[in-house]
Amino acid sequence: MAQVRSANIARKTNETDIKIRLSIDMPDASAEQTIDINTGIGFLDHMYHALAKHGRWSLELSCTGDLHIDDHHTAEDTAIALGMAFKQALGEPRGIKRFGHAYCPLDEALSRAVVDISGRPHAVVDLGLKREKIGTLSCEMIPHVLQSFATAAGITLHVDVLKGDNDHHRAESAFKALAVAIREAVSRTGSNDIPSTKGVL
Ligand SMILES: [Mn+2]
Repeated sequence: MAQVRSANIARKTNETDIKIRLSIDMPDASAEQTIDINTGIGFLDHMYHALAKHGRWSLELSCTGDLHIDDHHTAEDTAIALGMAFKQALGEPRGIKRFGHAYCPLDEALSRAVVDISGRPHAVVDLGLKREKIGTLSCEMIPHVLQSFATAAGITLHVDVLKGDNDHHRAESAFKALAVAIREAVSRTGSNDIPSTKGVL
């Protein structure tokens, strides 16, 4: 079995204090994932939980943030820290598929995510959410979270919600699709090749 790719991150500013332990591989097929997320924003925890669960990650993430102001810094900074952890865990992108894509439904909602472990941070996100908030998470922060994650991770994401009436379903299906797409993109090919015509990513 190849080494488990993992990272520990601590990121502290005047606005947030974040600790993350991430493994993007399980030690073996029967291993149980450890997922323990506490940002202080319930719906954001739910989205990170979906990302970890369907990405087959173990993820422990805690954040003490300035929620007396609003949800912005906590949502953005946890996404940055998670992107940093992902990039560090992945290391040099050698022997991975690089590209991944997935469609995930949640009842009437359907999302598509396409991922390129490109080294070029870029996120194109169209979730079409109509509500102001889901729980205590502002809907405007959900694409911001995905953009912040992509920037810190150095990856390209295209995430579109294609169908759906319920904003909770729309958002959750987007994170599930992203998880499955990332899982494919980081999966090992068995080669030791850097999957780029440039020879670097
Ligand atoms: Mn911001």
